[in-house]
Amino acid sequence: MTPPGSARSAGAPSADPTPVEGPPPGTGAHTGAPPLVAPRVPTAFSPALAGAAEVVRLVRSLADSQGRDDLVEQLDRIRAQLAVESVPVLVVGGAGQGKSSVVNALVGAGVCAVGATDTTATPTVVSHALAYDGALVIDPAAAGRPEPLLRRVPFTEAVGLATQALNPDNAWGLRAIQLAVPSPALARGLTLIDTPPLRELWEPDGVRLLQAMSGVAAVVLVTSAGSELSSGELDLLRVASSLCHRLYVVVNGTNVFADWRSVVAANRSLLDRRGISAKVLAVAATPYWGDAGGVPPGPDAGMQALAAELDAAVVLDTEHQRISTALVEAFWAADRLRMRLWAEQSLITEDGPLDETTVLLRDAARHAQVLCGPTAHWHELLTQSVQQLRKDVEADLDADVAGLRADVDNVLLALEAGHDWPRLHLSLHTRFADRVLHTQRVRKLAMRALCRHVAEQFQADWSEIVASLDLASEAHALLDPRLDREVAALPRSLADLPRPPAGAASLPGDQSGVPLPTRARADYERWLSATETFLRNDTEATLTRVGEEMERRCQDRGIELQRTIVEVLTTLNVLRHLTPEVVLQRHEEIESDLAQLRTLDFQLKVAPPAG
Ligand SMILES: Nc1nc2c(ncn2[C@@H]2O[C@H](COP(=O)(O)OP(=O)(O)O)[C@@H](O)[C@H]2O)c(=O)[nH]1
Ligand SMILES: [Mg+2]
Repeated sequence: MTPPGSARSAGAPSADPTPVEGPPPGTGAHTGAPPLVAPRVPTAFSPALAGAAEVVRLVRSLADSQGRDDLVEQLDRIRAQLAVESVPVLVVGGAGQGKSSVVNALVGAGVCAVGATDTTATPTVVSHALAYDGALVIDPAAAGRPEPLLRRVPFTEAVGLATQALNPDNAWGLRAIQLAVPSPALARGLTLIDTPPLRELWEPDGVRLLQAMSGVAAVVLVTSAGSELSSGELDLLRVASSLCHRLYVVVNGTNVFADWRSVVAANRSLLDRRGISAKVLAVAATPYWGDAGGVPPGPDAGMQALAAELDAAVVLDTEHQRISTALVEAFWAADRLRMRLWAEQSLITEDGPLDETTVLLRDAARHAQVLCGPTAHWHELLTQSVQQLRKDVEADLDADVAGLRADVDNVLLALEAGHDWPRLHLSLHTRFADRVLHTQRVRKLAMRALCRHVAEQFQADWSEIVASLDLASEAHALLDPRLDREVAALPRSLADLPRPPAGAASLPGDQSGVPLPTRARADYERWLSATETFLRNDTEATLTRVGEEMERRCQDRGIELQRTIVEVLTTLNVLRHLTPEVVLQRHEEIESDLAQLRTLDFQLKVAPPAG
């Protein structure tokens, strides 16, 4: 979902502009109005991303001073990828457990309606902005369009429509409400998604929620400290854990329920027994902000721990993955600059035999050229390995589909024996999700191994060329061209997985007279075949993508190597014609550039570790 702030330019006029310093709209006493004065919040900013961007900027300025427009362009692209991005966290749970209260306490303002009469009617996406603002995402059906419609509305109106009172059973047909909220808690991209109470997982809203889970950075289940996790909550967590790898259980109400510690302990052991990996935190999500605002996450130690957890384990962790990728690229660009400088320096200082060096470099350039082509050893290995893996994976897929079929048959047998339909349906849903995830995981491991294998071969081919150039012996990227990282991409989002047939949701209420197991069989057959098609297409697409990506990576590295060698050759030709004074001056310039690159080394070392 697009955060409201990014859907328009910063200064766009609003129907009801709410300036930062002005009074924000009240949302009723029960919800707690947003503070009168918005807290002083910087524009979206992350220290970790900014630190990495600074390192990239330094390499860029060196590339610029050497007239390397190609590297400048590449580094600009890398820097653009280090902008603050939305990190969505989905807050789910049953009615009245305190989901909206937790969201409010995290941002330090009453932006989500809270209370028995003001239950949340529509998913509410709360993200960072400099001023309070709102937008509605209108369902395609309600909007009479093929695509959901985004309409900007004043903050108050958006807040009102999030409630059951003003938008009973979501009569407005809203997919989501977007709230832009100035809060320091959100400035690094954290986006909190408050949701309506969940009744049944197999209802359309439940299915939609499950789909959302596979695309978010974390799922937070809010549950009351008054009692331990219900079987419904455990079912939800079970499915959530297969869709999202960061899962939190927030036990709310430590201020009301004296016995909360034993509830927390009981919840932990329930999760253990079900094999669900989720961190349990206990909070009191009470309002602590006044009319003039409050500083999140407020005085409650539990809320502080939750905010710190989201900050470090979710936002920072997400950032580190991006930083690591960007720094690897920046490192490579720095090495290309460095290699040329070293080459130049050694050529200037040592009165070596230029002709001999020229012959050596020409040979290396030719070998580097071969390294980029289809006759290179690594390339042949890649082609063979992809072919082999395709065969293996197809055989595995047949087994996976047979497993899914057995799951369906078991459920149908139980259904004929008169077992409870909704439970069976949910268990089938879970089995499907588990099997698809398992298949994707196994496949990912196989692709990783393939990439590692090819990278090793590439490295061997590469080292032969680089070893002949003692000029290059100190360059980092030249010794380790880092090919296998990020190539074995994550499996595609489970959001693409075929949903259970729509008819299944209304199975028990069907008036057609056809017995339930018969109707269910037809529906589940369709689901099974859609899932099989998905798995086959997804496997083929992933395999093709990984193969192409690996080929591109190796070729790009080969081209970089070849270019760098040609650059050094050109330099050599220029040097032949220089006067001693010019050579000396050039030597001093190079010394200073190399010194700057050494500070860069230092910065790369102190920068956050690779994820
Ligand atoms: N005393 C107390 N009440 C709370 C706390 N958290 C939530 N509530 C109350 O519980 C009710 C439901 O909260 P709400 O956030 O709307 O729950 P939701 O339906 O899960 O979004 C409201 O009346 C809140 O005021 C808490 O930590 N302490
Ligand atoms: Mg709510």
